[in-house]
Formats: sequence, structure tokens, C-alpha cells
Amino acid sequence: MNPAQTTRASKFLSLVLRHQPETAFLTLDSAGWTCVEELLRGCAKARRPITREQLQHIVDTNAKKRFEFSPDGTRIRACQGHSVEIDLAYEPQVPPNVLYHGTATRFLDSIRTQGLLKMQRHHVHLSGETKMTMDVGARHGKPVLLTILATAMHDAGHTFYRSTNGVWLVEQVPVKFIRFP
Ligand code: HQG
Repeated sequence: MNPAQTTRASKFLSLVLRHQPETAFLTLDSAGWTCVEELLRGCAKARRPITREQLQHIVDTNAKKRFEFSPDGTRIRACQGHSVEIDLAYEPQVPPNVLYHGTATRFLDSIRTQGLLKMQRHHVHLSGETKMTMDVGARHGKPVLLTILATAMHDAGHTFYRSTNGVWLVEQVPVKFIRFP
């Protein structure tokens, strides 16, 4: 697979494992897992064939580690980013002092009044580092970095989860915990 084919296959996996498992004739269990063999068969049936080796390559090299195998290697899931109703069963975690959220300047007025909302996703996504976070914001327009007072928010009773690929997840971020640039 060349890099472009790998990206295309990875996007198809995101679609199947996060949003529309039926596209590859699959169902996900309550924690988002599906059987690797069934996934390979389903992808072939959906005319997006992929080998076990290619799948392994995508899981290993995906820049954001979007997918993970179960410890025995028989099942696979997306680590976060779902729109289908599942419970990833992450344990609550104590966040670092501050976290970051990348967004676009055009959303700022709304965020200043409503805080950060999860929109179409299951959680608001926060990050411990700034570079990737600016890239996330740039997907929506002129990027801007918001600083989230995570410890203060945690102390106020908000629950933080951390996905296997290091994304911090919260239900929402009230305005008072956001520092605007
Ligand atoms: C914004 C990608 C107006 C929010 C990335 C964001 C990330 C508001 C957009 C992951 C708002 C939602 C998540 C409010 C939030 N008013 N706009 N009150 N509250 N927003 O794509 O964080 O490629 O759902 O700032 O790398 O951009 O999927 O979330 O701009 O990790 O693996 O509404 O998606 O990862 O956009 O991205 P998204 P996001 P993957």
C-alpha cells in the first residue's frame, strides 16, 4: 500500500469503527470492539479489501493511534471519536494542571457564551500538547488555541477520561475554565 492508499483505508476504518459499522456489514459491541476476522471479511464484501498485514500496518503507523487491538489480537476498535452509542469504559483520570483545545476563530463568540460543547461527538476532546491541537483547530478555519484550567475543573467535580491514544475527554467545558488568547 502506498501512503495515499493507507490514508484511504484508514479513513474507511474510521467510518466503520466509529460511525457506520453497517457499511462493512458489522456491529460493534458495547465497548466498540469488533472481531478482526469479521472486519476483514466485511471490508472485502464492501469492496474495500484489506489484508491482516495491511490492517496491522495501519494500526501501528497511524499518526494518532486511532485504533487498537484487544490484547489477544482477535478484536479491534477505535480508541475514541465515535458517533455510535458505545461505552469505551475508560476509567476517570486526574488531569494535568492545564490542557488545550484547538478550535477556529469563527466559533469563539459561541464558545464564550456556551463554553465548549461536544457537538456531534461523545465528548469534548482536549490535549496535553499544543502543536497537534493547532492542527485540530485548523481543520475548522483560522486556528486558535484555548487553554483549559483542567485541575480547577476537576476540583469542581468534572470527570476526565483519557483514551488509549492520549486524548483527554470531558462532557463539556464551562466558560469559566477556559482561558482565551
Ligand atoms: C467547536 C480529530 C461553537 C469545537 C481531531 C470544534 C480531534 C463549538 C468543533 C478530534 C462549541 C467540533 C476532535 C460551541 C465546541 N460553539 N463551536 N459552544 N463548542 N465547538 O471535529 O475537537 O481525526 O467534533 O471547538 O484530531 O475539532 O477524528 O471536534 O472546533 O482529536 O481522530 O466545534 O477529531 O481526530 O468539531 O476534533 P469536532 P474537534 P480524528
